[in-house]
Amino acid sequence: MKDNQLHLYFHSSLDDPDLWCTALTRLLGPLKFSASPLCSEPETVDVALLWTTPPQGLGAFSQLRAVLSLGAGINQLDLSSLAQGVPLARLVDDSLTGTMVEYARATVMRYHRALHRHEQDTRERRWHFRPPVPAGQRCIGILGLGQLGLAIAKALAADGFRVLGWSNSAKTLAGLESFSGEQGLTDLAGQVDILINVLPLTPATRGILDRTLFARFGRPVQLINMGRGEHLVETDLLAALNAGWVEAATLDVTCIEPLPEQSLLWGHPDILITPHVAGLSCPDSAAACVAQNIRLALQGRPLINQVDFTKGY
Ligand code: NDP
Ligand code: OXD
Repeated sequence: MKDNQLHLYFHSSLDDPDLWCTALTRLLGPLKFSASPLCSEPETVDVALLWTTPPQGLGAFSQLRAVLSLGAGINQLDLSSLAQGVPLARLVDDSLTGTMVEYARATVMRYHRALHRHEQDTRERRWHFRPPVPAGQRCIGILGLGQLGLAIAKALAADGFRVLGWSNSAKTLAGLESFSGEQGLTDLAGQVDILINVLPLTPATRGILDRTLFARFGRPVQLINMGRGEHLVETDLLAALNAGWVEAATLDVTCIEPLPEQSLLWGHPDILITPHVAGLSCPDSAAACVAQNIRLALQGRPLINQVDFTKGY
């Protein structure tokens, strides 16, 4: 039997339920907070806050008013058991954006200043003078110009790089050259020195980092994948590194996470792997937007950063 108290269901293997419960209670007042795997009376849950879908699916949550993703991406959620018409929102959070920008700048600077090559020289006891190239002569491409891609573009433009970006719709931003469509992608690929992927994973973007794209590079490019593992065809990357189309790669995301020990990506001298740590959200800053979305959901109003199911992001 449903009383009037708000009932939230929380499921994540990465996020701390106690921190979220405290942050949301501070903003919304007393609430019933069921953290997975415990959830009595799923039929009384109003809103589900999820990183992934719980193993039992969402079918028992018959009165859900909204699903709120604990990630900026939503492809990790299996929504096949979600009733039609329940809205879904992705997470937008200053701490997530800030950490993604830091990661992009750190990895771009590593390539820009050839630190990856100096690391190898160090291991091989080689004194190799590699003169710095001015930032203005380095062209950075960014696939995806949403919340995260635009923030990264701004930061890299402020660092003095030439910045090109690719998105569905054209963008206007000082210091950014905007590209769209298949021809736009080809034009961008022909000019970049470093390519960052921060697209959402959809049927249109799955496998976009493949040999067709790599073959369009005008010079050996350094690749940084901060989107999703399935954007990259991993065997095509290994072939492109061999062929010299790609000079080096940084992968924060992989098709299977954690990356299996036997993967050929591990131990490759030109690949740096980080374990999906590029961006981290923190309940203290993210809870405000989540709380606002809970209020909107209870009023039956459109959510902030609501996913457009026809576009898939
Ligand atoms: P947004 O929804 O704000 O932005 C998505 C961008 O991608 C938009 O610019 C959109 O174009 C563009 N886009 C989508 N599909 C296409 C397409 N087919 N062709 C061209 N452009 C396309 O997402 P966020 O910036 O918030 O997040 C992006 C992704 O970053 C997440 O989905 C997730 O995969 C990844 N991520 C990774 C993290 C990590 O730790 N590694 C952390 C957080 C997120 P338009 O602007 O025209 O709509
Ligand atoms: C993601 C996130 O979507 O961490 O990867 O937000």
